[in-house]
Amino acid sequence: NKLEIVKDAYLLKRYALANEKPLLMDLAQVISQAPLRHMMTKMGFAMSAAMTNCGELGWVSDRQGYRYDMKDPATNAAWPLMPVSFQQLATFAAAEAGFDDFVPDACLINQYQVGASMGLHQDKNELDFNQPIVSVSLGVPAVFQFGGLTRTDKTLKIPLVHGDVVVWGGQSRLNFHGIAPLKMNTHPILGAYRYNLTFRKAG
Ligand code: MD5
Ligand code: FE
Repeated sequence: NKLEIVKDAYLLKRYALANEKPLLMDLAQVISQAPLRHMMTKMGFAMSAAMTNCGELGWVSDRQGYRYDMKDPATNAAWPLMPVSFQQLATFAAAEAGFDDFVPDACLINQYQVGASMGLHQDKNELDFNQPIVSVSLGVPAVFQFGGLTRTDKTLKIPLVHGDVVVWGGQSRLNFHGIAPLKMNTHPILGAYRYNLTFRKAG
């Protein structure tokens, strides 16, 4: 069940459900080791999604700007190891979309509560834009906004539900994208939250 949303962007509906239980166990484990927190933007505002990371590199934001760091700034410890269930899901999903040998070194975990959103932006902090990005949606549904290469391009609105996986590569890798404010909702396992796992080869 592979849908090409635009060139080189693939939606694998419910792809993560095959391995749901280990994935959710491992998510809880990672969050217990590196708690979710609201990072500050360069402008000094708290981001509306709470975030943490696992893997060799973690995406961080503070008054200095956005970057990848090997350590959790909250503890100065290394980020939790990327669980095998996460790694395999990312590598298999990328291959399903035609991107072979994807080995992520970074997994950003975004937690959205009701009203939380992510404004239109491009992912440009990675070294190699030829590497795809794999995004896994868990918990309550959200509307993904998918634009073009300039901020003002019109956006497609794509509903993403628990278990959906999107692979962005090639031509779609630098498109503007965001998440519309989360509607009030509950998921039977994850409660009132949406979680997104974003797998990248950052370094
Ligand atoms: C989310 N997170 O649902 C999204 C999933 C982020 C972020 O955007 O930066 O944390 S990643 C969606 C994505 C990644 C790379 C390219 C494109 C979309 N795209 O070209 O649309 O929390
Ligand atoms: Fe992004």
